[in-house]
Amino acid sequence: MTVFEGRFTDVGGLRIAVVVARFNDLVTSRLLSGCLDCLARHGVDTGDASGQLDVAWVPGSFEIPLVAQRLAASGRYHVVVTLGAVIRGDTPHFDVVVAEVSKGVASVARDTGVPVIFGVLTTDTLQQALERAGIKSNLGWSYGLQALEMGSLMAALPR
Ligand code: INI
Repeated sequence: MTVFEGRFTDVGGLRIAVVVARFNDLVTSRLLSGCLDCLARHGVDTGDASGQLDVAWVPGSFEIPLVAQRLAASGRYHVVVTLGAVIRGDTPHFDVVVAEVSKGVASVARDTGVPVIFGVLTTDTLQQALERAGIKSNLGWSYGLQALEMGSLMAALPR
């Protein structure tokens, strides 16, 4: 019996792309900090020249799937992390943005075979989003762990 599992150590060979939305930057920049902190503490070289980690900023969560698609299809990355915050608040098109980004991210993963971590918070209020981005815990950290696990798992599976 072979058991396939992702790993959280010896991740020096993993190349990771992060797509992060500027909309609700107060929240998404905290998610990004948490994610980068997690990756660095697990041995990912986050330095400019390493080529191991790249970050792409997009205007809002709606734009995440297009850029995730380009990065995943490039063949350069083992995993793509998406970070955004869609807050219901007074926004009438909350449901449109959430539907597009969630379905889009799932399609990118299936179409390219590259795992895409869904790190888009969907909350009713800014307070709830901030609680998940550092006030209580920082889900960016969890998304970093999930990226390591899925990137290394997919690399280990038979083609
Ligand atoms: N983008 C978000 O990432 N979060 C939101 O809460 C949001 N709201 O509420 O509108 C949002 N809108 C912008 C959208 O993602 C696109 O950037 C914009 O429509 C241009 O295509």
